[in-house]
Amino acid sequence: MAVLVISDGLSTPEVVTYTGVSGSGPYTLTGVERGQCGSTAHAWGSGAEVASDVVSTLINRWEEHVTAAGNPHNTTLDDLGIVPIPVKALGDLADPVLHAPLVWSTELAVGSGSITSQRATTATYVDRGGIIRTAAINAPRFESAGLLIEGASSNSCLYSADFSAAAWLRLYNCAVQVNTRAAPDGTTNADTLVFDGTQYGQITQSVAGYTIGTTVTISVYALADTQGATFAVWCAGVYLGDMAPTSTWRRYQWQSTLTGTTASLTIVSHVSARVYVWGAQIEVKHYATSYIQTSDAPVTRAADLIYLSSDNWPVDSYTVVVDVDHIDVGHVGGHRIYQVMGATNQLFGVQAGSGALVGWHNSTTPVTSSPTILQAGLTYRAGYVVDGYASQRVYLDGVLVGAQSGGAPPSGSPYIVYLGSNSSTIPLDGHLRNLRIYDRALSADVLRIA
Ligand SMILES: [Ca+2]
Repeated sequence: MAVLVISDGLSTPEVVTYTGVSGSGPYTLTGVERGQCGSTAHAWGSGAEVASDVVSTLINRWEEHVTAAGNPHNTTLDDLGIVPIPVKALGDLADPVLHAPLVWSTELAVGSGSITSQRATTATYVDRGGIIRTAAINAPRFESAGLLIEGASSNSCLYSADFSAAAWLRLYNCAVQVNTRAAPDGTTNADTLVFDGTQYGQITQSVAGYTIGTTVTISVYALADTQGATFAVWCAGVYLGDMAPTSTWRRYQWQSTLTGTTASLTIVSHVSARVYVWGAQIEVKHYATSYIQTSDAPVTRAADLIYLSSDNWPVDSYTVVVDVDHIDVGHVGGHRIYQVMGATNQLFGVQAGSGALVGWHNSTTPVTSSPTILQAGLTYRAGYVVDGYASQRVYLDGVLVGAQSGGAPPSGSPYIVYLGSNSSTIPLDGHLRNLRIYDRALSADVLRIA
């Protein structure tokens, strides 16, 4: 008996036994038994190699080696003349033309040029210690999930961290104790709401001037003082849900499609209970964006504008792989992951939205993944392959989810590569991390592990 070990460096090797051989190449094997010694028979492709061709009675020891508990003879692969083939450097994944880790920095690990961050206002973010910080104008914001990229939003809730202000109307038996506790931003700026339970105590702030049918998101940070207490939250007379604060700060949020022109945040308790609150926000979004502190007037956070210098962008085939999450994908409209805009304004890019991942290339039909596969708050690895401007493929976590033929190369140079927006509109409202650009169309096998 003799044994072959077949490997392509990817799959688990297969052990094949045979009893005879004839011919002078190609050879004919007789008495072939596939998938021996605990291995599995594969449909080997053209890249598979014979890793070892052992003509020896050592096969008996080999069988003991792989089947006996504890390898009683201490048989090694070397003993058997079998040298494992190392896993090959698949597809040269190590040589992107650009690699931006986007881990607490816009610095490029690989590539020339730079990433530019612009934003006309300050903005907040959660730092690596979980504290809400304020980033300066134009400063990129990094959170544990990567580079935070948001569109503009306005907080119309006044005195967002001072519930004793006149903008907050207190009814019945709700009192406010000012600045009693460290808030999520590290300042002693959280207030205590004290309900004595003799009536339906409530505190409310109403904001007028909306168009009927507008969807707003109402959010507030809360921390339990009275453990186990539950507070009802209303918006303009509509019950939104209950808030049951815990022993750690948490941001609670609700969406409301307005049936009138007023939105409100109303916190109610009909029993004796206390709760710490901070950071109230009312914004025209389908989800809560980063906290915007206000005093006597609404405050607007400007959109992030993040872009790559164009010298990193391949001019023919290319592949973009990036980790992405987004606050919400369920509503109509897209969240741009990246977009290339050529001198003649031709468009290439990938977006997430309405539950799907969409890639498009010039005016061709978009490559759309199956809908309802994307969920808010989860991180996905989005891959987009443009193969000679003749076809495009979209990958989600290494799985091909859409393909499309056709298209034409962009004209005009240079291009601007916007990250997380379309030149400050169609915001990602989420994070990007581990961005890589390759100057060729990576194969499906390579994308699987990219
Ligand atoms: Ca306060």
